[in-house]
Amino acid sequence: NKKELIKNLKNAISENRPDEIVEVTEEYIENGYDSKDAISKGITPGMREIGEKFDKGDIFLPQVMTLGDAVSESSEKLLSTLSEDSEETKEDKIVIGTIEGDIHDIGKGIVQMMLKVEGFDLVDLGRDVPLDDFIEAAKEHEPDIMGSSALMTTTRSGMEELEDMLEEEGLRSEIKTMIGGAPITEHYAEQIGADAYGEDAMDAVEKAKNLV
Ligand code: HCB
Repeated sequence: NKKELIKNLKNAISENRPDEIVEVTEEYIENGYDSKDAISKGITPGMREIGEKFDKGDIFLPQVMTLGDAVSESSEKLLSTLSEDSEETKEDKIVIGTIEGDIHDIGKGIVQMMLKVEGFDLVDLGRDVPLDDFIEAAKEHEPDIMGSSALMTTTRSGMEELEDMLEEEGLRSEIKTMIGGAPITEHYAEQIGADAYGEDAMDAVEKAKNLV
């Protein structure tokens, strides 16, 4: 049943069984269960446990890479079932990307897909995005919100720089900013003057809705 499949998905992630992640995801989708629940109750806590194991040195980089690919594939499959259902009009635009120097994009991928599902018009700049490209995209797409993601303490400072660059270009008053990623906190968002902090994908959707 649904609960069991979600538990299997979470365990396949936290116990590092990449093939099983995709298999369980496919079975879940075939049963027609709600993809959002698989993401919030399966993928998110599973990845949290992997993060803890990685921090402790119980799992290593090459394993996390293979696992990361499987999780990305799984979340894309889950979220593609949702986007097909979405009939909302897409008026509010969001440009999102992972800050320069940072290649972590699993979380950003989930966030951007969820925002899309919730009816936002999304421009995903990808990962390791030069700050100048965020500015170019702000000019080209004139988004309501600019979202950025950083998973490392070394790259999150790019978010502060981006705030300054938007200000210097005279764009900051037109665009709201939202930031997120493992080293980001509400306090950090306040400190650099970002408009919102998204703790996870669901929270990011809520915050984005409040910003527009
Ligand atoms: Co990576 N890595 N890693 N890593 N990695 C972290 C992030 C560390 C914390 C692990 C550690 O050492 N404790 C660490 C950073 C330490 C620091 O802060 N300085 C680290 C390091 C050091 C590195 C390398 C430098 C390792 C090396 O090469 N020696 C290297 C980075 C290279 C680079 O970027 N230039 C590296 C590489 C990798 C991969 C490739 C193996 C893989 C990434 C695969 C990929 O993304 N395609 C990876 C992974 C998977 C992790 C951990 C284990 C998990 C990250 C993850 O995907 N979490 C992570 C450990 C951890 O986070 N504690 C570790 C799951 C997602 C769903 O959560 O937080 O990303 P999330 O996103 C959430 C949430 O934050 C929010 O919503 C999402 C969904 O719920 N959110 C937003 C995210 N972005 C948002 C934006 C918004 O606007 C709003 C909300």
